[in-house]
Amino acid sequence: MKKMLLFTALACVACGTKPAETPREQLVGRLNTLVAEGKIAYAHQDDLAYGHAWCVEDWETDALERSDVKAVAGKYPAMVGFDLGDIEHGADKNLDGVPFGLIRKAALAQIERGGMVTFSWHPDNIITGGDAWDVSSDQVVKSILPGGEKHDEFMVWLQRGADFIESLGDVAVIFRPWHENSGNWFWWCQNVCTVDEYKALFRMTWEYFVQECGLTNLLWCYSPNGPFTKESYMERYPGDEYVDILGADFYEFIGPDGIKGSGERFAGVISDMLGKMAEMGVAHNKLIALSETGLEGIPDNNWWSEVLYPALKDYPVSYVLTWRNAHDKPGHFYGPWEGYAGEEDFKIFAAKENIVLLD
Ligand code: BMA
Repeated sequence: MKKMLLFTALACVACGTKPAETPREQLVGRLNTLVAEGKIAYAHQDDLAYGHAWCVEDWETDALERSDVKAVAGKYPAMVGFDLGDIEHGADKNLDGVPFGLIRKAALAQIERGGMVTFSWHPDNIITGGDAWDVSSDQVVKSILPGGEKHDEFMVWLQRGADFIESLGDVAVIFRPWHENSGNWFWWCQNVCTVDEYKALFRMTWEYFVQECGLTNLLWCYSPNGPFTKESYMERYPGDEYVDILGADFYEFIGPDGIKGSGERFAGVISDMLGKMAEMGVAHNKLIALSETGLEGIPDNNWWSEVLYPALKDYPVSYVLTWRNAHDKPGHFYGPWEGYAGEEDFKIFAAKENIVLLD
């Protein structure tokens, strides 16, 4: 085997051909091409695993051909997101009850079909035993860094995450840990850890995955939540060598100004964020993405074409991800589904020449 590799390498030198691109280089190239063509990939969380009123039951035999997005637009989303929450405990299912076996199979099916995949991770609070949203202690990040009393235990958690990623095989995926750090709702947010602690956490995760575990197929996405100034966005940035994609999360909430006013406010913030990210992307030579967004229950029937699309269309955004369509909470959906009131509007959005689904 080694001899063959040596021969291949020599052959490349001899004939002047370039060595084949790695999966990571291919994914970077693909996202850069999309952006160069002015296109934006549409991504949906947990698509293929479940939808608004269905759930894959027997994942080992299921062909995973169901998708709420496909049921409406005729195509799968270009990218699917999954969450690793609870992998840190060696659990069989993630925090939303999705079997990790199904997540692996769905991620690989998505890639096999020519699509892309992104992973987030909501690990529990290692000090209190609470979930990722438990901000009752400001010692959590400090405790898991080298020298902290929870460091060794936490490295086992990281190892379980890395093992899962490794189990995908030689495929490239986007990895987006420690997201929404500028909020105040996760144990890694700015209200419960210092700037230096946060950066150290991101770097420790990168160093463990990449250098210790050899997981070189990941594209790392840094994703504070909006709105932000460039300074606040960059305050906790771990550094160019640890990040491939400048992401950001921002959701719409209907306020006293009603559906129309809230949509306008949301679109204004999104455009402002993306304008700043576009400039930071050029300055740091990074892709940019709207890594999580949506309006729960989408009460605005023209949200896709009249709120989200106009807010995005003028910016070099590689992808936009809307959150999950929970199968067990009827009002908790952020993507389209067959029978939802804005179905026609999603079709208009999906048919835009610069919005990309999976052909
Ligand atoms: C949140 C909600 C929760 C879910 C969590 C992790 O935004 O969708 O129901 O448990 O994400 O997926």
